[in-house]
Amino acid sequence: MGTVEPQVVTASDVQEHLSMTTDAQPQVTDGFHLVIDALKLNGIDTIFGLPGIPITDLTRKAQASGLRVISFRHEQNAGNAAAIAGFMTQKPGICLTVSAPGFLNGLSALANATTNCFPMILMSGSSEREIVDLQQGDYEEMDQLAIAKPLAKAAFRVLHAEDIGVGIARAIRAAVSGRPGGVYLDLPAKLFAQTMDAEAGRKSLIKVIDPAPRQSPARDAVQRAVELLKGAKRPLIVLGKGAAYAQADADIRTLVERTGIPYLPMSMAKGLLPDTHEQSAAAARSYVLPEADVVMLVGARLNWLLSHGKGKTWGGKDHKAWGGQKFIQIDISPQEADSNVRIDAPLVGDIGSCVSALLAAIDSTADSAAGRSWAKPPAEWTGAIAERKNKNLAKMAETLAKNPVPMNFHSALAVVRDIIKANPDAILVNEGANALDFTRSIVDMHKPRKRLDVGTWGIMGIGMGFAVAAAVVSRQPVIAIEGDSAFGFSGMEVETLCRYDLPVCVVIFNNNGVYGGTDVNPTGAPDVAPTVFVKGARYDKLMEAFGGVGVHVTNPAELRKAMEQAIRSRKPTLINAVIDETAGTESGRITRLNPTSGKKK
Ligand code: ADP
Ligand code: TPW
Repeated sequence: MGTVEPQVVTASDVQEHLSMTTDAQPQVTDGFHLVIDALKLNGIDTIFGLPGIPITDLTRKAQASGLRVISFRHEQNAGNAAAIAGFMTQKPGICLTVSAPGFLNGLSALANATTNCFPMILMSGSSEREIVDLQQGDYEEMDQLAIAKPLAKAAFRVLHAEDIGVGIARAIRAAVSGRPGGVYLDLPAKLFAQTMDAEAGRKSLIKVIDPAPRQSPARDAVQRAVELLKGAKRPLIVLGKGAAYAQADADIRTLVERTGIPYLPMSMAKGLLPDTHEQSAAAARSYVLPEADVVMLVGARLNWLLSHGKGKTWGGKDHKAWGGQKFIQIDISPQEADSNVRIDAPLVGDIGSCVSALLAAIDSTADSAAGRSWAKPPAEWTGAIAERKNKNLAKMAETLAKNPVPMNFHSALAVVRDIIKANPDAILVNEGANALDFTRSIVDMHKPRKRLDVGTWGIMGIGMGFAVAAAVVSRQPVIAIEGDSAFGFSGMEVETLCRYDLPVCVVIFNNNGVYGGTDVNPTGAPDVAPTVFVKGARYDKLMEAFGGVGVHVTNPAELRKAMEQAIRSRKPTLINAVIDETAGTESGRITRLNPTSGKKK
């Protein structure tokens, strides 16, 4: 008899191995199985990634063990999928990549997740420590841990199989507790083949208890916020994507409705309350920001998207001046307060706990006023908002009703607005410049967490990664409204949409270039201008190449028909919607951020 090879066994493939092991043989497990079992133990059911050395077998074994493995054509898209899955589910999305180049491709998604407070874990295979540290030129050599650190909320490396349980537990906790973010987990190739006793391996795994513990705000902090609100004459609530992430939808709605305070949803908070809600001040944004006297931020940072809480947008006399508002800020991160302007009432805790504490305090205030309910904001304020809002909505309705030839953003988006209204559970993914800004302002969202977009960085390339994850996680139809430039960053994933037969309808607003297609090369040389693409490109054929449905449309009626058909059929569909190449502006609504904005070109 030769030597007895130890058998590799895990809880998940006991059946398979029972037939192979005898009583005499020690049962062992290995790095591959410990990673898989640790993920499963923590309720992770999907991995987004791209195989190759040293993680190909990990993807195979993960699939064999019942995990869903969604393979992409580029790691950035897998990373974006993981990040948005994290946002949608409050569980860290997992992205698995190979070493150096694959890791780097995934890294931009990790950095974007950290920036947006999305919980994700980038797990990358890496080459041998001994060779990396001596810089001896290993296959795909790179000190990945060091590179990931500044871009991640936390970064860990596991060198020994017995530490896999701890490594994954730490990564999960770091991703979802406190302010969520991106976590890097470095898994050197040698780790996967390491073996250990199966029982000891099982015991080494950690099921993370209460990974995102609730954090209640201090009583006096709640009282301070309520006092400010009570004294406000022109209060405003700003809901950010932190509020959407928190999944405290019912309490947030109750808070808004009980106080009667007008609210503004940030882009990904649209639908937290239906955009058609009478208290929505979205259509009067430029009126409410400078006029409000007390602003309560709920999971929204005072970053560039809110003009840093100061300057002309807020009624200040120049771009640095304070507009005079007082701020209440609800956020899980204590460091967020005072990041740009003074926060008069910081409320630190998770949004669910903070909002319910506020509601309780508001109710008791109302009770103590001898049966009087909480005083709603003065009618002067709400009336003035309603007046502006109705005027703007009427003006917009007029524009949307037009049917210009060629089709423009407005006439196309009037169709998208109707389709989303008829399918409120559909998820809207959105990127581009004009394609982004017009969609955000025209297309009403009716339910929470249905709008996924370019987020804090205004990054292009999230489109197909987000669309794949949204379809996989929610099983609802997904509609991706894409600028033609934006689409190009992740366009190859249409094959992924077809491979997994996902109910995704991609609509490309094709205006022949970045922002538009009208720039000319002033030198007269044959190269076109840097913003210009091939004119009249047929993106629909790209989808057809992989067996999906491609449709070419040039007017709203055709667009409507194609979108309705896509939703009905649940087939991967790409609609090439030809848009007037002169419509829109450079950089959409943020033209002012261009360094030469305002100067003659
Ligand atoms: P938006 O872009 O929509 O304005 P931001 O991404 O700027 O939103 O802000 C989101 C904020 O929400 C972050 O400051 C983050 O710390 C906070 N946040 C995220 N999740 C929670 C939570 N569960 N409870 C409280 N705050 C949260
Ligand atoms: C990763 C800069 C902002 S918007 C945009 C680019 C290239 C594309 C705009 O053209 P598009 O939309 O998509 O056709 P539209 O509707 O105006 O015609 N690289 C990254 N992120 C960003 N934001 C850019 C470049 C950019």
